[in-house]
Amino acid sequence: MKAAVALGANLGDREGSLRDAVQRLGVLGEVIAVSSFYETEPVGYLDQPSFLNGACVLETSLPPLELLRGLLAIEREMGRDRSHGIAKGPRVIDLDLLLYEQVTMVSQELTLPHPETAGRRFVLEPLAEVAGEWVVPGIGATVAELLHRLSIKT
Ligand code: PH2
Ligand code: MG
Ligand code: MG
Repeated sequence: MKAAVALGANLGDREGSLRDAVQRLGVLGEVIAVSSFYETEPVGYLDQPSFLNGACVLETSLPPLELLRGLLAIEREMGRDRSHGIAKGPRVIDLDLLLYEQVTMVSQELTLPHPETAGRRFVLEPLAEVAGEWVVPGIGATVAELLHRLSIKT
């Protein structure tokens, strides 16, 4: 099964953290594509350092929830502390499960596609490099098309 994962960091050695995370994703499956890393301005909560964002495609035999829990475990191992700090605030590593095949689901633990997938340039730009032709379920447009739509908005 194929899954797309977004990577983000805006504290410490951001590039080192993204590279470390890509390595660690290897325990959850086989990383088959990694995007370039993009310097991006914070979106949402603005009073925080700029991010380095990327995306990768993982070939995995884990079902969506187990994959998500694996991603959260890697975040914890890398020192992410979710028990305090500002929601959507600075983090050493953020791993978001964006897409899992053509699965759509809404639950307390996991929403697929990830709600940020369609509207965020910091997600779509790296994702388009590794999964441009992936049709985003529920929307029925490809990642490349969604990025194009963002670009023509004023
Ligand atoms: N993640 C957020 C909030 N804002 N902004 C950028 N540029 N990149 C992110 O990864 C990001 C963000 C919450 O996950
Ligand atoms: Mg995120
Ligand atoms: Mg996250």
